Amino acid sequence: MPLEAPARIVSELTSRGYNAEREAVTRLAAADHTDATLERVLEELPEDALVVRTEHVEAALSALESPASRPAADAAAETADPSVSTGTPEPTAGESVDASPVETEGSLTGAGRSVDPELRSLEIVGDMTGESTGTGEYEDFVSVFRDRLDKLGAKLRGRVNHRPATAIEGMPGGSEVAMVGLVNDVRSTASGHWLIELEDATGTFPWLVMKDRDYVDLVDELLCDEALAMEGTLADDSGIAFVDSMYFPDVPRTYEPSTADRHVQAALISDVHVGSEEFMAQAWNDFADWLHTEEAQHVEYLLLAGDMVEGVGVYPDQDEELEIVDIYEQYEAFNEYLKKVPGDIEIVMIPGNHDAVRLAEPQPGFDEELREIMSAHDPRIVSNPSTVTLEGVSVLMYHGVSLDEVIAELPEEKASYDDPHRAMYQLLKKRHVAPQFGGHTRLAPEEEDYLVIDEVPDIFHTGHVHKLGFGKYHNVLAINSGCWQAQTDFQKSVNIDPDAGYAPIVDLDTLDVTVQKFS
Ligand code: D5M
Ligand code: ZN
Ligand code: FE
Repeated sequence: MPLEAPARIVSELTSRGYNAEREAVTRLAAADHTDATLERVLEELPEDALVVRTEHVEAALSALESPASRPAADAAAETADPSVSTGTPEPTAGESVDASPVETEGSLTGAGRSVDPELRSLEIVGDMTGESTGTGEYEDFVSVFRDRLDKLGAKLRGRVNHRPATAIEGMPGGSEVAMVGLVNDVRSTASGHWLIELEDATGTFPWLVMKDRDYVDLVDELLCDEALAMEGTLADDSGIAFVDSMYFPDVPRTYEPSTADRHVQAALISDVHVGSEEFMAQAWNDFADWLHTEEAQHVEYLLLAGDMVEGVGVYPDQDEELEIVDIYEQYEAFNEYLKKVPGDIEIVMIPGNHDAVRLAEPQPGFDEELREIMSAHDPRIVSNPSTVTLEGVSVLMYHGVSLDEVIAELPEEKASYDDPHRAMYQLLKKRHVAPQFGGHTRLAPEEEDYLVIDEVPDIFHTGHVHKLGFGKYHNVLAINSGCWQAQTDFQKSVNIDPDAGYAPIVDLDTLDVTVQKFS
């Protein structure tokens, strides 16, 4: 068995959207025909399975040994199916819950805390856990993009006198025309101008941005599949239009965020990565201790934007830096760290790309088994993305995998790892948390596009890039939380210097931010 086999297996599984038990990877690597066995495992894997387990590998191995035993292998694979997400039992979209204090072992309301849970309110909107309808068929891609165009188009159609793509082709040369569509392609022409192909429900139409126009620098902000409106003049042969103006769905400049009626705070964090050798237990414990002090008595909400644990098989060679190799044990350890947080604090969490849910977005909230493991503090577990409204202040929570893409595609001054909040501004401007399909960000086609930012949030909270940054975009507070994981070997190799051990705290009555440092 070649030494690199386990890493190769992990990366193959990752690229197909699965995590794997370490033992399953070892068994696969040791198999006589690793690739054939791997294919068989994936063929036989129950549709909802997210983690390749030892049982799955064993079933495939025995099926390959005796073709007659195939039905038995199917049965074995099915019983090994990890529990799938069925959604939160009661809370539904928009439902309000009365927050009540939770008593957790060893973390009763700290001496410094005196809170009145009666004053709290917490509502969740857009949690798609248990609502997934996608079958992965072509029609689902058609529906999700149609829904995107419907929802974002509605924000653009009032601003231009638009026509369908096919109607524009039939208009006389020289006409003033406008169109609303999704960006299908952006390319430069031989003479240095830009050709942008827009697509609507009827077809596509090419728009030309001349290199000397003012807004040519907007072209480098464009991502495929985002919604745009173009206005311009039709060429003589009506085959192309020259762009005069470009409109993004955007957040109105005059947006007025809501604020809470009393002085109350929320801690916005992410990327805890329990189970990694680099998880900073001391910093976390200091944070938890601080939450028990008088200084932190107004922190009544804790939002966690994904990557609770380090996971298994997320990146190649990741297993070399795992302190806890079993994914369930990682969640058990995470639960212990959550218990250190004062029991009266309301916790809301969404999954990230290291968590044991499907990788494709939207990601449903954790399944029943994981909810059970993480139940000590009774957190609200919702999908990535989801919106949580705390005492009237809406917070759009999204893990942030698309930020890697925005940062990779846009020029440094518009989006960089050093200023992650500026990359978030782009998502607000495009009114979509993951505009580009087919790159880093995997999209799960659903009937509806849950990734559209339909309502403007008061706060936009992401993580993932392990850098702390915040700022306001058209009065919306964008916060990218740092992480609780020190620099990994991979991060060292690509010069990512994470902001680890910081907790940004937001005043919900003013939307002011202070940062507490625990490292
Ligand atoms: O990723 C944290 C950040 O580091 C995010 O910007 C992606 C990047 N990252 C980390 N590990 C890798 C590997 N192995 N390949 C590519 N990019 C990586 P997170 O997923 O939160 O750990
Ligand atoms: Zn992370
Ligand atoms: Fe992440």
